[in-house]
Amino acid sequence: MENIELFSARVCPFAHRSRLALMEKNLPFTLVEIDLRNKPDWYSQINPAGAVPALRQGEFLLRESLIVNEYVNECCAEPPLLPATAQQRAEARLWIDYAGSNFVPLFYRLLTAQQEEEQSAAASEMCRVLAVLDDELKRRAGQGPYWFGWQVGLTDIAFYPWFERWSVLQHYRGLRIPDHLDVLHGWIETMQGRDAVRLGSEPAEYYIGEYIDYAAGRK
Ligand SMILES: N[C@@H](CCC(=O)N[C@@H](CS)C(=O)NCC(=O)O)C(=O)O
Repeated sequence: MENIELFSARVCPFAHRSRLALMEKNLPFTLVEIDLRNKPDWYSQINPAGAVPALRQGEFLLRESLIVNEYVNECCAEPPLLPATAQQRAEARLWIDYAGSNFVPLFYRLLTAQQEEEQSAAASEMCRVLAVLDDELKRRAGQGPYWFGWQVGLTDIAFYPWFERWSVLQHYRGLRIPDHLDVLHGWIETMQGRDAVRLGSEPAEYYIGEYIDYAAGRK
């Protein structure tokens, strides 16, 4: 198989998704760090939209974290990052879509909101979404600590990078993950214990510093 290059940025949770997928899949890859504040001119040929992540494998170019991750998962059979049955795979994709269309945009809505009223509405909505995630994980409890059983998968990976960056919401918006959401807390701890997560994780202070422009409404 031709070498995979992943164009990524440490700070970026979308790129984090693809780093995690490649590492969980045990695929060798070359990590190319892109400085988002000073992007090299040549990067527009890799991704005309200018965003990370992007993947290159020989002549083949791919972008969009969730699409990259589906591709990575199909590069080899083991370990599978989607569940075994077609029905479960459909459910996995439904939750991946929920991450992309609800949870992630809400994270940024809360972080970038400048008016107190808007912040408080976004924080309440975030607590509701966190409870939805906790309920769903609870419903699945007993079948393993991950979304789909005993093996980490693309659903876990679609959500996790924003939980690694939760310190940002806590610092700038005072929003902690409520203690009573114990199954969600358990899932976060399980994810934090994975080698792929530990090897690529950054301290809270790093994220707090990097996200200051978002929190001040400058992004
Ligand atoms: N939908 C994209 C979003 C990627 C994205 O927004 N990446 C940000 C960094 S977190 C980026 O590269 N933005 C372009 C820039 O900062 O110039 C994906 O899932 O890959």
